[in-house]
Amino acid sequence: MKNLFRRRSTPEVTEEEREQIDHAVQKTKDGVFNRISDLFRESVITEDTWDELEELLIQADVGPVTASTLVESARKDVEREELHTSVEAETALRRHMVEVLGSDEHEPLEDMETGTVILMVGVNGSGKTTSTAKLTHYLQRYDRSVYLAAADTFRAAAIDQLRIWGERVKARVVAHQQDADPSAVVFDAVKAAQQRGVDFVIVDTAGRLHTKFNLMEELQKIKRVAQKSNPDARVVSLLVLDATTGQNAILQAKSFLQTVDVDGIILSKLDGTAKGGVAFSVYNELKVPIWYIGTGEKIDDFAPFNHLEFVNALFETR
Ligand SMILES: Nc1nc2c(ncn2[C@@H]2O[C@H](COP(=O)(O)OP(=O)(O)O)[C@@H](O)[C@H]2O)c(=O)[nH]1
Ligand SMILES: [Mg+2]
Repeated sequence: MKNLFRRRSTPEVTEEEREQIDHAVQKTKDGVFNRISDLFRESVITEDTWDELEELLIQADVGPVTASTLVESARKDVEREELHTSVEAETALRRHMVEVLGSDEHEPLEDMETGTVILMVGVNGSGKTTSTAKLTHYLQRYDRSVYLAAADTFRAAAIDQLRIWGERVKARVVAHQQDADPSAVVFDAVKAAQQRGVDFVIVDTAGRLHTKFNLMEELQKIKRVAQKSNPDARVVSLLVLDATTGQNAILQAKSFLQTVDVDGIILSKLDGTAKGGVAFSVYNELKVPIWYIGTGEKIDDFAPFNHLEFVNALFETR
């Protein structure tokens, strides 16, 4: 499978990735977007169409602010360009939906330099450990090597869970005892990776919320220590958000973003929810782009977030 999947800097999508996106949006489509598509099957667009559209977008957890932005922009286009058919109105809406997701031309992780450290942050249960394993598998498909750092030292079970994934994906897991200093684990992992020329260290952090202040301090410390143990390393932080929590995910993200610089978002469990519309408010409200989506519980249920494909999948009957 060597380099079979090497990505281009402009986001193209493989057939496999397209299928993953299709699968991931199924519930959101069945729940809401099929009804949005139906709206545009009516021959005329009326005041009611726009009202219903806004309501449906909110039901899909697009969020009130983003829903209203989308409806207003589509509506303006229709009025200004004197579009008359509902097909044209749908096209205008879809264009704005792609736009509101921001740019998807970030540097792909698989192309980043040897020595890159990836911090996985997010609340408990959001899917950090699972996404850590999926991302490892994803990078390995591009022939990149990965070490894992078990920096969630809060629970012994968390360390074990990462070890099990590490065995499955055949990646070395650097771990200390339960309650050890997470930064010390990261220091060792980064040093070990550096000595052996390993491409990436992915750091699985704790996400407990009840000591939120300490958690944020800890994350900052982990980042500082990672940087100190290899000053040449690029440190990338990815925030894992659970799509099934809809707009709550946005609130959680806001609290993380107050103290942690986040480069990209992994929107996990998109397959398990009708609230997939939350993807549209992520960039619009947080100004941090979604880089990857979680599309199931298995190791390869993970795909780059391709904006156009995502919007197409929500509308198309394939
Ligand atoms: N359906 C589905 N489940 C997921 C996905 N990602 C994670 N999960 C599940 O979410 C639960 C919590 O994941 P975990 O990685 O342990 O979260 P953590 O506490 O943030 O490390 C587990 O049962 C995972 O199997 C996904 O993309 N889709
Ligand atoms: Mg975990």
